[in-house]
Amino acid sequence: MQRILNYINGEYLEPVSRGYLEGYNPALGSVYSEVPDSDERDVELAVKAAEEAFEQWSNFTQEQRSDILLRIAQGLEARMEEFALAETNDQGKPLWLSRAMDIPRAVSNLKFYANAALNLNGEFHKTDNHIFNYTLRSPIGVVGCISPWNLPLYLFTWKITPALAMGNCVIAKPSEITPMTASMLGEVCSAAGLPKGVLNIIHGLGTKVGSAITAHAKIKAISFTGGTKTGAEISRIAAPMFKKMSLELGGKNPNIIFSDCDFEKTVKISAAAAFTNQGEICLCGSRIFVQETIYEKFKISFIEEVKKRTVSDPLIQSSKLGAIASKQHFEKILSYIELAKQEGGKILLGGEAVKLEGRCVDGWFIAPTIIEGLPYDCRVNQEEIFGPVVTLVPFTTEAEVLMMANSTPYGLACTIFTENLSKAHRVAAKIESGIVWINCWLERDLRTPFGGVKQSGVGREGGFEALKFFTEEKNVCVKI
Ligand code: TXE
Repeated sequence: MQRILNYINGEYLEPVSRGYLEGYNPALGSVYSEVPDSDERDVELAVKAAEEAFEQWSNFTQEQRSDILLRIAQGLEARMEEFALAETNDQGKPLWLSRAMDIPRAVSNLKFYANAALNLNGEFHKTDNHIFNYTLRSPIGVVGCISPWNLPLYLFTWKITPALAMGNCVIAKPSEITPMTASMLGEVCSAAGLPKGVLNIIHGLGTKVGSAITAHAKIKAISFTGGTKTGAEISRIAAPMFKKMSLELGGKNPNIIFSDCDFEKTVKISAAAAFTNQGEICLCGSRIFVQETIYEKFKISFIEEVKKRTVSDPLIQSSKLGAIASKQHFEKILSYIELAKQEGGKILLGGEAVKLEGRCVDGWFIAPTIIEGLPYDCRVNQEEIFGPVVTLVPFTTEAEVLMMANSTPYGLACTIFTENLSKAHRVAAKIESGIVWINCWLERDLRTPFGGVKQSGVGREGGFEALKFFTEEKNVCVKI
């Protein structure tokens, strides 16, 4: 049994309650770790440490802070294999994916923000020959970062790094479902020379630790990624306290396929967009709209392509889909498949849990599932499932597909496949989402703004946006 501890003031500490939650390996369906069941008392200790550390950290030069972040990146890179295995055991995703995407991306986040922070400029405005204005950006102070379980270290570092780079001290809470790699990161931070108290990692339930962070008067900003309902709960508490908030929430992303697409490429990318990470990425394209004239052809090819995506032990190199992150989420996904049947959907592929043999016999696996015959406005096509389940919906005109694509309360990402550039840009302009990919998916340039509209969130991460979020701006006007 691996015991995880909180990382407060540069030390690994037991939770004040001395209580622990059960941490599961989802591929085995069994408990393998103990996760601190922390509460507001642990958050209080962390805030004290962060407040004390702030004076020193915020007075470091930008270069000193960036150097430490780059050393953390190097430390993480040196332990890549160990972190990748830990991520897979904790989250359920294939090991090759942790190696190829999750941990390398965490390293990139650290490197990117360390460098970007050195290049963030203030503004200068000359009013006339006697009056000029300049803007200063100062760190906010102590800030909270709350991250989810689908891309654990990837999203944890995506949040804490811009905060640290700009001179803030951080109280961070990884998901209680996948706390392992964030916990290990503390060791790397200490070894890299991050001063004590600058980063504090508290483990535990969202309703205890998450809400204590949200409600703490001395935590001035909250950066959150997770479910829309949780985002609403955080806003309910933090908004009347006038906290800065960045909320990255759910998605129900349309993948729009026109008949003039590059067919082979579209089939392959659509399968990746649907089922990478078991469909547990907020950017996955789960509603696939296909123009009527190629609908049947697409359907056949897509099913063939998805059949190649084997569900297996995540430690096996050929595994394309690993385990679902938690039992609760596994049951939620299966309940949506049942709902799809009730709503009149026809299961074209999958539609059930997969029972593996050997060490994974009790693991939580679901076959990649393709459903057709559902109206665009039914619950399965409107609510976020966040698993390996997609629907196929035919359309005839551009206007019709835009109406259906924009019909959900979400607006995170969209994918468009067409070789007609004018049409691609026209549709991109009319889609209600913060991110549009044309003839590709999940191509990420960390300099670009990332986030959603409608119930997919408030604010943007990525690039200078995230760095600016973690600062207060002050304009100074001088008359000579
Ligand atoms: O996420 P939660 P859950 C979606 C997905 C999923 C649904 C619910 O549809 O099925 O959300 O998943 C912390 N105050 N996404 O319940 O609860 C929690 O401990 C403060 C989309 O697992 O939102 C964790 O650290 N914090 C998504 C984090 O919030 C609270 C990724 C996210 O957990 C809290 C994950 C509270 N009251 C789920 N309650 C995406 N968009 O990437 C929980 N938390």
